[in-house]
Amino acid sequence: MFTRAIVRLPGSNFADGLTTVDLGSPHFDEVLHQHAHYCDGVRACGLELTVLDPDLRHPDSTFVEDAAILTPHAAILTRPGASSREGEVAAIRPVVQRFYSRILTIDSPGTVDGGDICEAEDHFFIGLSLRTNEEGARQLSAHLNALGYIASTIDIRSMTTILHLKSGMSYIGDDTLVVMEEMAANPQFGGFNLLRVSPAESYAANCVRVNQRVLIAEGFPHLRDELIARGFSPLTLNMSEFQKMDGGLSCLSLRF
Ligand code: CIR
Repeated sequence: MFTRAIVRLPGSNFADGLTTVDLGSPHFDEVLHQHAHYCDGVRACGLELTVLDPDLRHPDSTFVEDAAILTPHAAILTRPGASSREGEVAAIRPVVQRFYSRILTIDSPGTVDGGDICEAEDHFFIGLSLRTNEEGARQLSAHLNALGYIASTIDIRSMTTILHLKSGMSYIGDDTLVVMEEMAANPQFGGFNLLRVSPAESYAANCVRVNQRVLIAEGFPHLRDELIARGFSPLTLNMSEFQKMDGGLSCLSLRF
């Protein structure tokens, strides 16, 4: 069960953030609107939100998930792989310190983006990506092992369609992984129930279990129906403006 989440309001320069997709420029009014709905959705799942002010120094900072990894035992501050995002960690540190006494770090030359970390109960999958490097994964694995977790890596560096590991997979509880078709054959997923997402809906593979609900992006009816058929309770949110900046549902909050 989660009881809290941290979010950061998008700044007026949100459109100046990094992106690899060609979906047009986000409309700021709509960005704020969708963000407000996202916050309402997370609150509806029973979480108390800490809402941070926009940080105009970092246009991508509304994607708070990338700057920290929060476990029940400790918080791990990351070291984002994109230089424009490095300062986001110093900005989130005092907020994390309000809730955690044990704080670990990823140090140079290691890099880790929180979006590359998929927690499935006591097993953390760590994506090796253009943002998370092998040294970062090594440091993170050591931290997680010391905290009593299992960690393993999944190399997505040759996959051009996703930015982070969690752009392509999510753990939604009940031993179930939602996985984009391209990743589904990974032998590491052997012990899980797999819910495969078709290429046409692959953006929706980034979904988030929050207590009794599963947040999913709007406009992906096959995944939504399949979740319902398997007894999950999807909560649909319009993510179009965040998708334009390579962002998914999970990256808009830190849940703990
Ligand atoms: C970036 O490229 O870093 C941002 N525009 C998007 C980050 C999305 N984060 C995530 O999926 N965890």
